[in-house]
Amino acid sequence: MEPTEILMPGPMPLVLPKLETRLKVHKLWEASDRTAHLAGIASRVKGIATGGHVKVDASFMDQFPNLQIVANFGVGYDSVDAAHAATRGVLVTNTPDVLSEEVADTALGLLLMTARELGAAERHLRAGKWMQGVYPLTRSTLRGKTLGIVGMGRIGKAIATRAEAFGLKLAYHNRRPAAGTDIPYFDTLVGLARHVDILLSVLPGGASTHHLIDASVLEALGPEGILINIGRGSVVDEVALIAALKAGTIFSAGLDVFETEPCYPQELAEFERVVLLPHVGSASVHTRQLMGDLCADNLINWFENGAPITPVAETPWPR
Ligand code: 8YV
Repeated sequence: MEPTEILMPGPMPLVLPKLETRLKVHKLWEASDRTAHLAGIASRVKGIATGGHVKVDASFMDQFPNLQIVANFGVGYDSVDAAHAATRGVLVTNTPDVLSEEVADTALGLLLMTARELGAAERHLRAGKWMQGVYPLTRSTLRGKTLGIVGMGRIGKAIATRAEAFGLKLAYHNRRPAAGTDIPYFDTLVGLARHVDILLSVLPGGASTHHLIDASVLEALGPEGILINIGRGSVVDEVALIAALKAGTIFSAGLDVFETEPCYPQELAEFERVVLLPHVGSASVHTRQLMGDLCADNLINWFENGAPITPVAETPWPR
């Protein structure tokens, strides 16, 4: 029997070896003429493995009349039009759970770096400035502070567990109250921002969360407030954030994600105490390999056993 054929638009070294043991993988990035290559294989492609290299939107998906499944590497799948996939009966899968603890660790690291200016303090040492004077006392601290988590899903809960151990008071905002937590709930983002000292967003991307953290939320957070973003860059209005940092509307920010990665606004890098990370939330060999295996296993399980492992909410299984 001929092996099932799938498309991989960009290189996915943590997914490819496992897939190639069971499926025929078309590596689009190796094709000299991508349009011609796609036209030649379009009717045979039954699955797509994607790591966000291309937007798997309606027009991309519709090139493949026999497409059955799109497997996304990552818990966030804003580069895949899952609503369109649902209308075509195409499954979409992501990689939840296996990265929650790693991303929560990174969130706490970013929070500590930002509140205690650890990046700037390290730069002070490396620049040989310690001899000339100690690094100034930090204006911020986590002591006695309240952390507001925006998005109380699996990662939000893992962050809450850690933050509790750090002695932080907690509150959260979500579309609706989350099950299995007695942390105080705020039904508006502005209400939460007004109540807390630090706002930490874990929200996914997409139209429904676009620029939710805007000038009004930053104003509610206040002049000693800190914004942390570990979810998706598109959730924060970066122009409003830069204006708020300039005006002292908020105190500081720690960001792992940006609107147009890998680009980021140069103006943000000019604020010495702001911490900027290159989207490393889940980026350890350990966790990325778990994500890679889950991405591959979703495809293999679908084609060999007729069931995906972790379908997204828009394309539940069984249907
Ligand atoms: C990865 C992520 O950086 O899972 C996600 O949604 O943002 C990260 O874990 C990303 O998926 C890498 O492509």
